[in-house]
Amino acid sequence: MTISRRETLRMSAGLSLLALLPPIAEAQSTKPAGHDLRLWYREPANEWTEALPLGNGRLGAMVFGGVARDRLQLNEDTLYAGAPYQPANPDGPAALPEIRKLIFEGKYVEAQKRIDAHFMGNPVSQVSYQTIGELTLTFGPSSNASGYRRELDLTKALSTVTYRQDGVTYTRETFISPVDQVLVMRLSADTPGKISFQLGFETPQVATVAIESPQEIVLSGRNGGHNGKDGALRFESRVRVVASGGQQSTGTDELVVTGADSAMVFMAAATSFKAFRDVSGDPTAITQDQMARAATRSFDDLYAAHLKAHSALFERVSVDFGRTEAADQPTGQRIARSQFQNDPALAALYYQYGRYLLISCSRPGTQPANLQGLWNEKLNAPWGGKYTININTEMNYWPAEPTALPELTEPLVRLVKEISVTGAETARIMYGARGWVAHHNTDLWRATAPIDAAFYGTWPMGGAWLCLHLWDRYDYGRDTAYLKDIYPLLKGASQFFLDTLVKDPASGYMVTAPSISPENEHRFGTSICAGPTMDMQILRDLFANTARAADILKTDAGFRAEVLAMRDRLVPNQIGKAGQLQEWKDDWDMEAPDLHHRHVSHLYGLFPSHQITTRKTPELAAAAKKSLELRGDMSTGWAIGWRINLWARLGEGERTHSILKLLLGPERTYPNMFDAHPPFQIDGNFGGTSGMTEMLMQSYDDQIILLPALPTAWPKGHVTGLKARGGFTVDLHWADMTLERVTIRSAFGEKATLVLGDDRLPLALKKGQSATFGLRAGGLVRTA
Ligand code: FUC
Repeated sequence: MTISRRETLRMSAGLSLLALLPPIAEAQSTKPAGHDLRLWYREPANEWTEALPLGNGRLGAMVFGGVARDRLQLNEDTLYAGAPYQPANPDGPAALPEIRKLIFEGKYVEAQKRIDAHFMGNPVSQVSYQTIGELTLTFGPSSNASGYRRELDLTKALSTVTYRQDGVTYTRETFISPVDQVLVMRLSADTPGKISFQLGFETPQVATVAIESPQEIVLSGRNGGHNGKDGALRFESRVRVVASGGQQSTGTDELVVTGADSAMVFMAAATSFKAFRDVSGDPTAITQDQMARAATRSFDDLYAAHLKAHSALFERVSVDFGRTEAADQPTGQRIARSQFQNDPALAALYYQYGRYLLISCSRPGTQPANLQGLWNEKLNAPWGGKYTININTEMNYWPAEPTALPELTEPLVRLVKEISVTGAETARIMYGARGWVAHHNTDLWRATAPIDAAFYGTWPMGGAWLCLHLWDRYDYGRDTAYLKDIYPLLKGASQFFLDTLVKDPASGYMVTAPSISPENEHRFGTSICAGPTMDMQILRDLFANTARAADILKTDAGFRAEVLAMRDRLVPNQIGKAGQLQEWKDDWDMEAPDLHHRHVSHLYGLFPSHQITTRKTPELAAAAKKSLELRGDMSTGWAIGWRINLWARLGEGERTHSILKLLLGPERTYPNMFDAHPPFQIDGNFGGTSGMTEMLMQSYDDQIILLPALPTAWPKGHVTGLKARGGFTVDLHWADMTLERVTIRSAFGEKATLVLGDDRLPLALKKGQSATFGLRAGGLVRTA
């Protein structure tokens, strides 16, 4: 611990005079743009969920900002437990006929027992994402510190800590460069000779610390084991301290700086992971190389490169929902006081924080954003900190396309390529099928078999859902070379289902069996079933997108016809006796034991898909609304996040805003604005950013729908730089709850219709053209 709770209280008591005055920079409520895009606090972090996250996609740090002792909890995105493995269960093909027979006889619990005994992965668990440990900087007593402030500036991806002590102002600035692949911290003071500290490591890993010189210290270790076997990864964190003035020496397991004018700390980290079946990397060589390149350069030089790379992504979208004095308070207080209703700038901050987090935890070449993005302090993270693909990983990437961060999906696309390799083995070994399959989770080693227990893991749709993201990348970017590259993945996913869908004896429809409607127990005491609504909806998208891709690429005419024919044989969406959209093939919803279940799987058709829309399928949209009413609004963080997107699709601004309020309140948002499942899980952050986008602009069915769910709490505002399907950029300004103007830029000259309420205006923009539209006599007209 950097500083005890009591110590902090003492500190804030010491600060009480200062606390009476508004902080100098925050006094007014009209601020230059960008100023509000900071998380800031008047005391150091005690809890991990108060610390502030930095990341370059691969390296992550949580900065606590202590005065007596600072902690930076460190992550590297390939540091998972375990070793390459293939858990596919060879008993599968022999067990399947009996499992299916039991399901079609209505013996669901018996089917579940069979699955648990013969159809689960071996081992039945996947591996956990792990922390490196912590970098600790020990300074001295904090008792007489004053004027403390720590902040994270989202526009700069920079953490700053400042305070005064004995008449000296101290500053620590930290960033993690996506360009130079190191963490950089600068410690400075306004008086020469005042920088003194000891720097060391603490870690729960099996690891050793080596002091290589008075300037360099290295933590090296092995990752944790899995299923009784040792881990296969080596990792290393290498830190160099370069002081200017003063002395540098060594203590036991630590570097010592005494009386310096300023100091720079560089941290590099790597593991021996190269690919999901190659652990031959050399973390020593990698970190030595990174250090040699970075540690000779100046802070300003490194920071300039970092800022340029960050701004190139972050600055693409700006958003403003209005500002009140509530925005002048420290971030933790704004959340704790639940004054969301009167603090529209908090929603804008949360919006941009979601984009900041995605930029910080998913970049080309890195691992995709996991359940905690990149940031995890444990050896055994909640749910292993892995990739849960029955909602959570998908939600992480919902904001990527509409908020103009398409290159950040590269790690996800690569993950799908990799699970199509392991998943082809799983398809063959467990189902005797062609193509590839992934169940409800995967990890660093790209395991794809059913895990945890039949109740949770018997879901062959994880890979198929991820294929929607592959298609969406094309739909927004319209890059045929990319489509050609990913087409085999769509085709392989479709092939698996052509081989494994079975005819439901009762209805004659083709169904998945065994499957589940994710994690929801139905009236027969288990989740195990055949052909739940979500599976059918995902397959309708998969088959349609595969066929469209084949069409665009002028290939596979026979296969295209085959998937389209199979698409017509799936169970349709059905409306049940309560007027709800049925979650299952049979009308079981009202007898399910948990009517308020967090998953709303059957509403996939409304969002993220657009099979159900208020315009195209009004009855089904009304049934989806009924289902949402029955489920209720309060739930886990991500489940609230999903509900925000769904209500926005229904065009219900007030309801959407009231649910957003639940997400941003203290029960579901930690002081550092991380989403609380609880515990911390990052999907809710991304679901929130996506949901707010859906409130302002939606794009599907060749329409760009403006302000579909604008709440009265945001009567005036703007959002610029959003992306719509078909290569459009949308800059939107509104006032008095109505459109003021919208500028649309077309990258490819595709056709689309601009929609505002009932008003529809066909767009005819050529490639590279832009136009501005406004309202005249209540109707949309081109104004420039
Ligand atoms: C799914 C959800 C849980 C949790 C886990 C990581 O299983 O049902 O709520 O988010 O993923």
